[in-house]
Amino acid sequence: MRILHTSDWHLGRQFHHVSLLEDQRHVLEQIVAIVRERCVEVVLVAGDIYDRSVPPAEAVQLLDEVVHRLSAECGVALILIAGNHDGAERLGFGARQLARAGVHIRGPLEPEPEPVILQDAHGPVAFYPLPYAEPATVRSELGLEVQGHEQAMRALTARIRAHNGDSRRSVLIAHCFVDGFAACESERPLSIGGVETVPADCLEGFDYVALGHLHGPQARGAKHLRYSGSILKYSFSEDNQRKSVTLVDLDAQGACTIEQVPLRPRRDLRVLEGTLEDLLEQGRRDPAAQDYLLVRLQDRHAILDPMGKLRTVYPNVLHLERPALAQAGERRAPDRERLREGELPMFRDFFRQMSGEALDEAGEAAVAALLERLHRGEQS
Ligand SMILES: [Mn+2]
Repeated sequence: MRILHTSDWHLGRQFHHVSLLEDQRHVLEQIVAIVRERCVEVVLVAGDIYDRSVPPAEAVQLLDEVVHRLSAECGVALILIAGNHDGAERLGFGARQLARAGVHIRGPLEPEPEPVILQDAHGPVAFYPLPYAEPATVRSELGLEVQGHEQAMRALTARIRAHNGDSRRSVLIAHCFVDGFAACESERPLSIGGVETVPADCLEGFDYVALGHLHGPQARGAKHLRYSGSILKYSFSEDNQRKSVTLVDLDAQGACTIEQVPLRPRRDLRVLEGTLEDLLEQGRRDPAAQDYLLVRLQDRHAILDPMGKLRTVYPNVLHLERPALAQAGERRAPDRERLREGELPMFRDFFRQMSGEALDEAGEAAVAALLERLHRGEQS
């Protein structure tokens, strides 16, 4: 059976106040094309379909459009689970009716494991969708005495293993943070204060485990335990990642062959470093000048409206950092003692904090002259 494993679509996400909806539409169209060209039989989305529990209308429209194209036009089965960003009940609206059309959405946790059974030439494959649930929800909804994510996951997967038995090939779809895998800056923590990870051995007993939550595509050790990663870069900490979807071929015995199919973003997300002058020069010739950028300016002197200047060549600079100014020594709030020392010593101190260097004689003379002029202006 040929499976396409994806996760963390985060439809409706805003990044530095910019809507990524067109970027999301762009990669989702590629996913539809991959499904068609590679003869995929089932598409999995392992949670975080939407970015928020109440998604914007345009995000719902986009999901509706993609579901229609995959289901009605490509004729594939779809299995979607709620992640920690999704509103489980809202996502699950109409799910029982949609299931008849091959669109299997699992919002809230179900009282009993309920697999989606798909057939290939070698017999049935049981897909077990396990939507994200807080340990407290597992306690209250299922009456299981569990504390923390590890115990909750152990209890849930034990029930699924018991339900499936040994004879049938099986795939688990889950949204969790497995020990030893790498996070980046765009995942929302699953627990505040407690342990949010679960050990990999909780997830044993399946031929393939399609994971969501972590945004970098990755596998550790056993290749059947994988994160497909998000469909786009959702933070600048991901600037070196290559986003992809995971094509999984499950053979008659349940062994997996894996291929990562890259996604090409409409605009990449990059980090640029350099002086303003160099970056302006480079930007005029940069074929990817529309990319979303974090710029680290290395200039050590004051610049009037650096963002405005950069945006004349790089229109989508989203964030600007001035490390050369910020890293210089410890910052001290001006206390009363220092305020009494007078303006010139205060400026000398400020200059050293901001630039890491002492104000030289010419600089000192210039500031003194400027201060004098300002005071004269005050008096007249
Ligand atoms: Mn996510």
